[in-house]
Amino acid sequence: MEKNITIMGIPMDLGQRHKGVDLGPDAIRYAGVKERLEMLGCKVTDIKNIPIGRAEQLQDDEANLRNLKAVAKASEEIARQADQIVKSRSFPLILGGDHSIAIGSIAGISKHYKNLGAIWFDAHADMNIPETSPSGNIHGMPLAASLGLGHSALTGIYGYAPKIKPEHIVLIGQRDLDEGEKDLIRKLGIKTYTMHEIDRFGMEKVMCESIAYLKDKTDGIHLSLDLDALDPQEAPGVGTPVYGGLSFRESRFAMELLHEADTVVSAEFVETNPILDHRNKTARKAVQLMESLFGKKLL
Ligand code: 5AB
Ligand code: MN
Ligand code: MN
Ligand code: MN
Repeated sequence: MEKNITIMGIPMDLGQRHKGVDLGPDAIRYAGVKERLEMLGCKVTDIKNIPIGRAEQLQDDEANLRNLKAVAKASEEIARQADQIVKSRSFPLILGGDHSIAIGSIAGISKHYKNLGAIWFDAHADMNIPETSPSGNIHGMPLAASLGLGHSALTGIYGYAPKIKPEHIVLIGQRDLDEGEKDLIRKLGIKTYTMHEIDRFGMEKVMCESIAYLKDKTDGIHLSLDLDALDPQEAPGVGTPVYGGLSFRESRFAMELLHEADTVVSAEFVETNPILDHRNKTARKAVQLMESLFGKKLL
């Protein structure tokens, strides 16, 4: 069956401190996302970038929450747009932008599901709250906010909370967790495959278990893929690189298994920063991962 995909770019950089992540959506477009997905037989519409204000004009720090008001305002708009895409029965393919965009995307998408699942590929857990965050950067908080934890300006986006339940989340690829995040992961019992488990069991087992874990209790899976899940040697264009990450092969294989499982209903690829990249290779890898997610076969 032909898949309808709607690409939405979010040039968001307010959730962290590096310039250039706002150029991520266009870097991914230059890497040919629309054309390549069309070659797979998908019907692709690009609704272009959602306007996000400029950090210099918007700065409004609150207690360990950088640019809180501006991020909250943008999140409402992201939620509204994501909601519209799901309503139109198209698959939301969201291009970041820093990972704070997930607060809005999940808010808009989760409205349509009783039990939305999420698979979160990331070097980090993005489960900080202002009290535990070492940086005040909201891109380290979107999963906590979606769980209903943290500042009400973030947890209450789109008028409801929480957006997602702890038992419907799987974390994959972690290797840089803050102490508060570790405590929260343990307390909430969130299924987590750090790099240790990936090395020990291999990506096949990790993905099969993750998919089986979410299968019966969720009615759709949101894929949130932070390009820093990949090793920075292969994907250097990210603001918070951490060595010892996923190889491109492992990540592509994970996408192929997700395609086979046919349970992903929305996806975001975030944190691509072309200013920090070499020859757009991070964006090009992001596009290749999307191709695998939408069914590209090697033979
Ligand atoms: B990303 C850190 N945990 O909260 C923090 O890239 C890093 O979206 C967050 O995963 C990284 O500042 C956020 C130290
Ligand atoms: Mn990360
Ligand atoms: Mn992240
Ligand atoms: Mn990052």
